[in-house]
Amino acid sequence: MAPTITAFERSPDRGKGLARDMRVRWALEEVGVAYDVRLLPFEAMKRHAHLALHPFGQIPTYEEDDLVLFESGAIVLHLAQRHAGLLPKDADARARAISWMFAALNTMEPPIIERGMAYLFEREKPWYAERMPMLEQRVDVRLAQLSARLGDAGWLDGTFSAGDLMMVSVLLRLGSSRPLDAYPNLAAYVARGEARPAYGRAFADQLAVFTGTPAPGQA
Ligand SMILES: N[C@@H](CCC(=O)N[C@@H](CS)C(=O)NCC(=O)O)C(=O)O
Repeated sequence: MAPTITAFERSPDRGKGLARDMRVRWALEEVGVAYDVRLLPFEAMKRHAHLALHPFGQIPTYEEDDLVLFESGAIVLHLAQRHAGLLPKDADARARAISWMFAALNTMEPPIIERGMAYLFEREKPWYAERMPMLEQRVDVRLAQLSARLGDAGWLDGTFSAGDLMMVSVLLRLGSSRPLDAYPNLAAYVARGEARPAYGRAFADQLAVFTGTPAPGQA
C-alpha cells in the first residue's frame, strides 16, 4: 500500500509550500514513491486519533504499513535510507549528508522560525522594533556562515542529497522578505532546489489542495 502523509486542510500559507508536508512530499517525489495525503482541519490535529500518530498534534505524519512516523526530518531520513536517490552510497559521505540535515533543522531553522514568528505575531507589540534587528542578525550570522561554506559549489557536499533538500526547504521559509538577497550563492542554491522536477511536482500537488486544480498528470 502507498504510504499516507498528513497535511493541513487549510494551510496558513495557502499553498506557498512553506508547511512542513512540502519537504516530505519533495522527498517522496525524489525517490519516486507514490503516496496518499490525508488533509486535516486544525481541530482534528488536536484530537485523540491524530495525537496517537503525532504526540504534539502537528503535521506532517507518515504511515507505511505498521510504521508511523512524525517529525519531518525523521520522515525524510527514513525515505532517504530506504530508497535510492537522497543519500550517497559511500558511508562517510552519507554521514555528512545526514549532518547537513541536522544542520538545516537544528542550526538554521530555529532562528529562521523565530524571526518569522516575531513578524507574524509580535508586530503590534511594544518590543517588536527593538527585538527584530536582533532576530535578523541571528539569521544573518547563519546565512553568512552557510554562504561561506557553500562557496561556488552546486550542493553542500558533492551531489544533491537529503541534506540539500532539507536546507533548501528551511531557507525557503525566509519567504519574500529576502534576507537571502545579500547572499547570491545561497539564492542560486535555493533556486537550484526549486528547479528540480521532483520539487516542482511536490509544489504543484500541495498547491492543488488550495486551488482545487489537479497537479499536472493527475486526473
Ligand atoms: N519539528 C516538526 C514541526 C512540525 C510543525 O511545526 N508543523 C506545523 C505545520 S508546518 C504544525 O502542525 N503547526 C500546527 C500546530 O503546531 O498546532 C517537524 O519538522 O515536523
